[in-house]
Amino acid sequence: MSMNIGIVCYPTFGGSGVLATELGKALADKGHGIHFITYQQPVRLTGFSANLFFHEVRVPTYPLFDFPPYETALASTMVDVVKNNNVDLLHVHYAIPHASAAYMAKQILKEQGLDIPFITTLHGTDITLVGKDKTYAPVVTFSINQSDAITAVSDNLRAETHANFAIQKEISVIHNFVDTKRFEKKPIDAFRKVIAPNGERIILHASNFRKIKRIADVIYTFNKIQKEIPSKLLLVGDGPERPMAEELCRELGLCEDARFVGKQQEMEEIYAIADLFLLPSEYESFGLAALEAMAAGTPVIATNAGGLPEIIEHGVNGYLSEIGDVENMSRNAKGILSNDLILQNFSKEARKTAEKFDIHNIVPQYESLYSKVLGK
Ligand code: GMT
Repeated sequence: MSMNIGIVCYPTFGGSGVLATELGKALADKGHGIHFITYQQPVRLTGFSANLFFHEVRVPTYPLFDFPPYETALASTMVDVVKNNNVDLLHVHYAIPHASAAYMAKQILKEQGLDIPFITTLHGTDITLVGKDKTYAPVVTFSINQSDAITAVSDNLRAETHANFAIQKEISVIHNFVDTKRFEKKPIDAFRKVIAPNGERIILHASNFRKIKRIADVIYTFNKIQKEIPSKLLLVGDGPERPMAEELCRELGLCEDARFVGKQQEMEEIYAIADLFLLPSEYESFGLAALEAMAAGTPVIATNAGGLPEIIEHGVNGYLSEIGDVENMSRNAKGILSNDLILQNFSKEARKTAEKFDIHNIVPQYESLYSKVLGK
């Protein structure tokens, strides 16, 4: 039975926004009416579907405001969208400030005779970094507990949430997913040649270049790899750590071999030419970028932090190292890259793992939860 669902997310390149957008698109393909509510068109919300709607949250400014009240504008927009589009439920991604805004919207709608449940999906830093800060924690705890259902994107994040907050409700784990069909691309030779003109191996990192991603470890690891294996490093994305990373490449004399390409839309084409993906994060609740890489048959060298061990099987589809152990990460990378046959086996296994997290296996879990919450 089709439902009308309001999805609230960050519209940027962050994993939570990407996941929420892909979920909305998949649900729209299945006939549900999807209403995105956020301050900007989500970056992955491209193409046209008769079932997809985008409602922009406008935050009027006023000279009195040093901080325009986004949460108030968001809650008011939610009320408006629910009332005018027969929305059955709200699904908010990333607790801050989406869960508390949804709680407010729900109370307003209740006063007007509408009982609209909201589901909160926890994505990572909303719990492990930002959310547990004393300045946010009471509101985060309250609004998570007021949610009609709570999901976390990994077993690890579920455990972290219980460890950091007094949560009285069940948290269901619904892992990140990937459309494996979309990432099953043949590498474009001309593109590969631009990056690696002499057939060098291509090593990829993609993130929002925040401290938590440990970009310096990407570069130190690559530096060790390229001393033994002819290779090129492709860095996709942008963020606060990029100037430091560019400076480090200059210091290490890697300017010819490391290429920063900024934010990119066509990630399928990029994953397709990569031989190896590096993700040495301090923490990842799940690691959606790693899963997308694996869907393209790219093995992953990562840390054993957070939920990464839930997708990366050490020595099978990639390797896991302690945080900061660039020596170990480069040794493992060289092991995979040194031999075509080994690389092919890791690549096959990576793809096999990604298939377990295929969109067709995971999206129905959200649909079942929606039906449960709506009592259908
Ligand atoms: O990784 C980021 O910094 C972005 C962040 C977000 O919330 O936008 O991503 C988080 O959510 C993704 C989707 O659920 C997860 O795959 C990422 O692992 C998670 N990031 C962290 O936990 C650091």
